[in-house]
Amino acid sequence: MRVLVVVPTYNERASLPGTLRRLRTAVPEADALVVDDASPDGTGDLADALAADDEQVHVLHRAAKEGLGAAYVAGFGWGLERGYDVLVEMDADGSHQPEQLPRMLAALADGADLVLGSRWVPGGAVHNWPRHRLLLSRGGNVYTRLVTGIGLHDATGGFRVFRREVLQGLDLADVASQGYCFQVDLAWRAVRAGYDVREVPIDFVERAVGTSKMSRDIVLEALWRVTLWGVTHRVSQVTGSLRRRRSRREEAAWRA
Ligand SMILES: Nc1nc2c(ncn2[C@@H]2O[C@H](COP(=O)(O)OP(=O)(O)OP(=O)(O)O)[C@@H](O)[C@H]2O)c(=O)[nH]1
Ligand SMILES: [Mg+2]
Repeated sequence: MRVLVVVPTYNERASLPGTLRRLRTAVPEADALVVDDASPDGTGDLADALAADDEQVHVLHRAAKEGLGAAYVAGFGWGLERGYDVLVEMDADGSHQPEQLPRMLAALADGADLVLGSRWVPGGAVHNWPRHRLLLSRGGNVYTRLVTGIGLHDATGGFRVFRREVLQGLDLADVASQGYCFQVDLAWRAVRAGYDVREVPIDFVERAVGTSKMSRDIVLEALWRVTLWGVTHRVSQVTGSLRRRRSRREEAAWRA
C-alpha cells in the first residue's frame, strides 16, 4: 500500500520541520505532501528545502490562501494522479501525532474505508485546550449528530485515513466547504455512500507554536452548512417515505 500524508500549511514555519521529522520516523514508508497556500512567513520555501533533502517529501504550492478544504482537494488530486492507495489528512501544527498514525492505518488494513482519528470516543483525549475550544468542538459534534443523524462522535476532526476508492467515489469537485466543515462534509458524504467509516481514538494536542487559523467565519460557515445538509436530508427522508407509501397504495389498488 502506497501511503501519502497530505499536510496543509499556512504560516507553519515553526511547526512543519518537527511534524515531518516525526512523521518520517513513525511511518517511514509513507510519503508526505505539503500543500502551502503562499504562506507569508515563508513556509513554502522551507518546505522546498526539506523536500530537497528527502525524496519522500513533496510540496504543492498554491497561489493564495483558499482555506483548508481547497488545499486538501488539491492535495488529494495530486496523490490520486500519482497512484497512491491511501491518503491521509494531518495538520502541520503538532495537534495530530504521527506516532498514532500506525494504529489508524491498521484499522484500514482491517477493512475500514475511512478511518477518523476521534477525540470523542473512549480512549480519545484533548490536551491543553481552553474551555471555549472544548465546548465548541463537543457542541459542534453534538449539533452535527442531531441535525444530520450521522452516527459519528468526531465528525469535525482533521486526522484521517482514506482508501483511494473513497475519494474517487466522492465528487470532490463539488465540495464547496472551506473551513473545518470540510471535514463534516467528507465524512457525511462517505457515510451516505455506504462506506465503512470507523473512529479510532487519538490524543489531540493543542499547538505549541504558531497561531490558529480558526475564526468566527469558519464557525459560522460550519453552522449554516451543517444546518442546510441536515434539513435537506430530513426533507428528502420525508418526501421519500411519502413517495414510497403512495406507490405501495397504488400497487395495492392495481392488484385489487
Ligand atoms: N494550505 C492551507 N492550509 C491551511 C489553511 N488554513 C489552515 N491551514 C492549515 O491547516 C491545519 C489546521 O489549521 P489550524 O490553524 O491548526 O486550525 P485548527 O487546527 O482548526 O485550529 P487550532 O486547534 O486552533 O490549531 C494547519 O496545518 C494549518 O496550517 C489554508 O487556508 N490553506
Ligand atoms: Mg490546529
